[in-house]
Amino acid sequence: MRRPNVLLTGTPGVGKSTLGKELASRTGLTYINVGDLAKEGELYEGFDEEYECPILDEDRVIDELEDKMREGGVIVDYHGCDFFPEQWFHIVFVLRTDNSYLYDRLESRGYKGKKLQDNIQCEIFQTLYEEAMLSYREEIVHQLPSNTPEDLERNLDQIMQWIEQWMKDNN
Ligand code: DAT
Repeated sequence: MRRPNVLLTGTPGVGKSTLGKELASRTGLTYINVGDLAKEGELYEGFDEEYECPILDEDRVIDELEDKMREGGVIVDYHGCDFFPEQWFHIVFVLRTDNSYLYDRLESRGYKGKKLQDNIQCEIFQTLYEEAMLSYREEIVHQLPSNTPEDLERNLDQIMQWIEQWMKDNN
């Protein structure tokens, strides 16, 4: 049975992991959080002093994921999307959150100062949407509003319908 690979991307705090985990539990697809994967395998290549965070070793992340992606049925969650092989994904969702909501979510996550401002700007300038549009065929890139629990439920329904249709078409 062939199953699709789904990319969930967007600014930190937009709700990728909330959506990804729930989607995995409802569909049986495998959820992979690239941030967690990197932490577990120490897939880093140095330290960013300005942002006080480790720098992702993108090549090692790709090596680590390659076999699973070839099998299919993977939901990948990351706040970046330009370094994955384009052919990995059958569909790309960019989650979008209004600033007022995002500000509160990031603040309660402990973000402040420059880190908080930069992430808010990242969302205002739709950085991840543009990155996705440049990295994948435009037809497979979709924006999803992610402000409220109702949005979450609607997004889950829509993605599950899409997965079901994809499986009918490809098996
Ligand atoms: P991300 O994985 O994109 O960093 P998250 O899934 O950790 O984001 O969500 C950040 C916070 O926002 C978390 O407390 C859950 C909440 N949240 C996520 N999606 C939401 C939604 N659609 N409505 C309300 N709150 C949401």
